[in-house]
Amino acid sequence: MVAVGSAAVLGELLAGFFSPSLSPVTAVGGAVVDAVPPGVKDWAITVFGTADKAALLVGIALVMALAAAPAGVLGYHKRFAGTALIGLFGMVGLAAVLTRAQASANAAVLAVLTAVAAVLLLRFLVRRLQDWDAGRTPAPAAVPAGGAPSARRRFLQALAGGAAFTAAGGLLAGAWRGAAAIASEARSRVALPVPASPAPAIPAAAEAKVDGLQPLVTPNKDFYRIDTALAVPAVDPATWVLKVTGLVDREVELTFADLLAKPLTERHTTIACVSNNVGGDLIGNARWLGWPVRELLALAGPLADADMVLSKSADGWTAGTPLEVLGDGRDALLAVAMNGEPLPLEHGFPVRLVVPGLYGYVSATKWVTELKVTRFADDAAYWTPRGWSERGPIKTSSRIDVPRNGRPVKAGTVVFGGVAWAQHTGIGKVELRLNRGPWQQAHLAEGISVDTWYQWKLGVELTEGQYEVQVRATDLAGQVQDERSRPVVPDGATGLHTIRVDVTP
Ligand SMILES: Nc1nc2c(c(=O)[nH]1)N[C@H]1C(S)=C(S)[C@@H](COP(=O)(O)O)O[C@H]1N2
Ligand SMILES: [Mo]
Repeated sequence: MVAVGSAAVLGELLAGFFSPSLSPVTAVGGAVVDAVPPGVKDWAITVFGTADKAALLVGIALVMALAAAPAGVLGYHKRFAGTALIGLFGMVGLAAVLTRAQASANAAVLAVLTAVAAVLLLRFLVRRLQDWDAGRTPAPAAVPAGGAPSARRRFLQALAGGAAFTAAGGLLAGAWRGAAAIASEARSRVALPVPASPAPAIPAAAEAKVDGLQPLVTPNKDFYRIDTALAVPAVDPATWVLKVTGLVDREVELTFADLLAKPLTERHTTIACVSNNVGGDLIGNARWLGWPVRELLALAGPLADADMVLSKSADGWTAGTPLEVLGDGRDALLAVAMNGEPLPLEHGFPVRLVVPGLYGYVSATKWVTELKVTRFADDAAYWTPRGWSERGPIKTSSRIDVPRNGRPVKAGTVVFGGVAWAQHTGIGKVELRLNRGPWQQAHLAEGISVDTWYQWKLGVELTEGQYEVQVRATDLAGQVQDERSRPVVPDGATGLHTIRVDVTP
């Protein structure tokens, strides 16, 4: 029971660190809730009231203990039997994880990891117990002096250590769950208003229609996540306020209810991380719903000498955004929703910033709680003293997604496809070249808007052989993307995405 308890707590702590949505216990609990007949649910609510979730957790813990005890007894006599029993329960847990709506590869990995940890810990404890018993069973004369007591002590120490870890870790994981559960509950109750300015419909011609291309709009569960938060901040929208402070005519405070009551704008915007390498995947396109930041700033009235907005998050992170960018008419939003859902906890629930055209580190503050109107000369954001540029406009870039680098393809017409982006300017042209030959113009799909990525494709007749393929984009202002290869530090990578394709007969 100590082995299984320690492993389960380990899984929950890892979920706390990476994402509450990965929690194996939550997945199993959710599956139980979905599986039991409505009558049982009603009964549980009548008996336990608002403690129904706690009762469910206690129930899960009891079932795990009931499964763990025989696994321990079996494992003592037949190593394989104990492993098999834990493996079986691990499979049940994995099945629960895989049937959840938020099922992801990472959640499955964590469930498997938890089961493996349980098996290893059980084997470790059983071996210590066997050492102790081995010292006890023979005739007293055969026991080496002091051997038996030390084997005994080693077993009890390991057992006590595991039990202490389970108790202390369980309390910590429980506290995290508690805060995350309040935020998740609140999130599930948010009624999103109808946008005053809906997102323009996605033109049918925006899809390049190439097999293997990533979806034009990135599903929330596949959206890249980057932040410095060790544990995902759990912010209760009921107590959330956004303060506008600093160099303003008047300070403004906004509650979540105030924000939802504003006329909201919905737009597709592709956000990207400054740490995205050429060809990398730290970029995603979503439909964001929010209130234009310029309207909030207009209420506060920035003073004439201000040139930066330092946005702060609930966990103390900061980004510095040029004031002029927030006021130039682009759809910089105080976003409350992503792809038609309240923001996922990992993506900034209840409110975050989204600014078309700027890397996330200078604009996209999640769990935002304050906008301080200030000056670049007076304030530095989180990443500035850590070697990153004060300003971070997104660099025009392009990527080949199909075929995948190094993947063999059949001779004949080979269809290449991918994306290109130049946020807030738009893409005008995408070209491909093979083995450093002439640039060939690709078919460029229609953009959703200049603030999103564009898909492209090009079919090329290829005979057997090895090809180096490169892509480059030109923005709508006629600027070709920077072809010089440069690292992500200090203000974003440049260079051409280059792949190798082996064409087979
Ligand atoms: N509070 C907070 N917000 C943050 C960050 C952070 O570390 N903390 N990272 C930023 C960075 S570097 C990026 S690229 C984007 C990523 O947003 P996403 O995780 O929703 O994709 O969030 C931004 N907002
Ligand atoms: Mo980033």
